[in-house]
Amino acid sequence: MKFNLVQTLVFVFCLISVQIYGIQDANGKRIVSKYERIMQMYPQLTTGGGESSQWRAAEKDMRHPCKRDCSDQQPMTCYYYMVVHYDDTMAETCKRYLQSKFRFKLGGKEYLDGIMLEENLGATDCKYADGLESQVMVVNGQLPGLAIEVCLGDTVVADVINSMHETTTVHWHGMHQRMTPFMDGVPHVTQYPIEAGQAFRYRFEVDHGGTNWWHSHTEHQRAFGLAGPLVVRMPPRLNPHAHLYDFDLSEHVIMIQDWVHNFVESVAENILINGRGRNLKKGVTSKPTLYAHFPVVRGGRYRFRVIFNGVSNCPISFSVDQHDLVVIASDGNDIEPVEVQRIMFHGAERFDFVLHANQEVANYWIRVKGYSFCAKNQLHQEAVLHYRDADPRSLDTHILTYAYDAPGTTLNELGDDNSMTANGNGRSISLADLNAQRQELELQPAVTYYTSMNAFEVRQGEGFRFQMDDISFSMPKMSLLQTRNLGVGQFFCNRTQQAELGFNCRQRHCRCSNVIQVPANQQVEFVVYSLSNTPHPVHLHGYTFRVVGMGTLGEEKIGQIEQIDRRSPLPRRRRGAPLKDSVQVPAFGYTILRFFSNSPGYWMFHCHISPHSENGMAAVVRVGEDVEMKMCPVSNCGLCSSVA
Ligand SMILES: [Cu+2]
Repeated sequence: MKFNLVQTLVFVFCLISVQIYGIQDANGKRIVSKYERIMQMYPQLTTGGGESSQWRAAEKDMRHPCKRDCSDQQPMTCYYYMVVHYDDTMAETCKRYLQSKFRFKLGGKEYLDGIMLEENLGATDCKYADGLESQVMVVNGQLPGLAIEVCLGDTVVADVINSMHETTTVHWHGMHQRMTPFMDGVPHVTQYPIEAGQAFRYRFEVDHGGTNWWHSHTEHQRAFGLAGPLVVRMPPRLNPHAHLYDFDLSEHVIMIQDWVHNFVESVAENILINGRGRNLKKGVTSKPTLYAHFPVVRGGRYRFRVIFNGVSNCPISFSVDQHDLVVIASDGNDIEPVEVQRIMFHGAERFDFVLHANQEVANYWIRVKGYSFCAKNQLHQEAVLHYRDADPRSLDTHILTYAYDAPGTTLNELGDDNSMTANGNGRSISLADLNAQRQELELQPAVTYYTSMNAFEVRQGEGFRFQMDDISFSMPKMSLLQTRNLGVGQFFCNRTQQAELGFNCRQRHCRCSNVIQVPANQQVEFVVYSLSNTPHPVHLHGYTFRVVGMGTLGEEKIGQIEQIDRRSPLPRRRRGAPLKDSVQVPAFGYTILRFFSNSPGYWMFHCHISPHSENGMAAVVRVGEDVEMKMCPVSNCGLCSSVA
């Protein structure tokens, strides 16, 4: 008894000293994390009176008042302080993760107990990743970045402080920015880049619900950690699927990304699920494995929200052992529920599904498997669906192999004949066959554009340049939206203009700022087709589009798609086509998109595979005339008044 009391006292003392002194090194010196040092340089200042006194910011315990039940219909202004900085995974402050009380051995390998860690640690800026040390770029010390959770109609105010020595911007993927096209976060298109050491205040109304996300739109930064969820919940009257589930919790938001170490972006080396996973590198003295855990209680029906921050050419499949996935939404748009066992994700796509925890109390594997470039290294990653009262240490790890495919029906199969992912007898549901929850009759388009995605080999063996419309996009020096009244149109190019100059862009490498002109307030159709042997996930900013058609024509015919379609039109949905903002264009195939162009502005249209878009597979869709576009503030000096 006496001994126990002493033990307890020592334990309490240790806890208190950890609270007060933080983590110490061998000499008893307190270890200050990079993030703590950064926060000393850029402390969040409390705002004084005026309008900002109404803003709701995160509390000391990191809880944010904007994360709430959305039934009250009271919009809030939600403030976020986002310091962008360099940091490291597995830094000194991660040492507590490695304490022996969290460790357990299984089949000769060491693991960390994810459930026990969550309960013990709470908020920390330790980034475990795959247990290997690596340099990263993050916001506020976290990987993945902070989850912004708001209600439809709220206003987000986000101060982005750039403490790196390179530029950055933040794109709010899924937001339409209808009232604020200058808040879309595309450098040199909707704003100037945020310079090193400078800040930018994003401020926009949350005008599109569902599972969305934010990420850097500068070079490959989102590959290194600059991304996070942006979950927009709906009031019950706008949520047709509310009766299908009992819980819609933050802990069931899943963010997946392919992963590289130390800013080498060429080939993915791993896949992370909520910033965690098993190390795959051979011959490295590995730290214990830490899997992401997703807790459920038997009998409950849970809404899961999965976001795929796919960076390289690495589409993935997603499944949960012995559980069906009732898919109810994609890219924040409700669909008629469809029950599948496996979902394929292409870069930037989101799918929401309901999982009924109706199996025996146990742990089940959540499996993610990489294709295309990730197939070469057989990349796969797992996480744990943990039923309450199951022993978190009982994990059957020897059933984890790359070869495994979930039996049953697959949604959104990879449009690629060479690496068919179909599991033999499994059924497959194409994305274009999903039904939008709200059925609408398709209007006939006023204009149709045929836009190609291709890889151009300038000289044999010198690698590929990527293109849309046979043009490699190059960033203009001035920002298009800000300078639109200054006669910047003379610097634009497009396919027709290049042809008029006598350039044949199929033979010669064309590189310029490709701007596709689209009239405002019209039904617009894009037939986007891939001239290459790989599918490309295409993303249009500023809009949600309907996917009215998708198919393959093959290498021979795909080049004549315009003539083929004009002669005898390719099949198109007349009703109920699903709504998306990111969708795959199959290899030697096409995807047909329609949207009503009611938001004038300069909107990026690009492949979401980062090495493709950064090397030219992009264009700007210019909707309407300059005078029709919303006024931009002359400068973004919103910060000055609150900081001074
Ligand atoms: Cu691509």
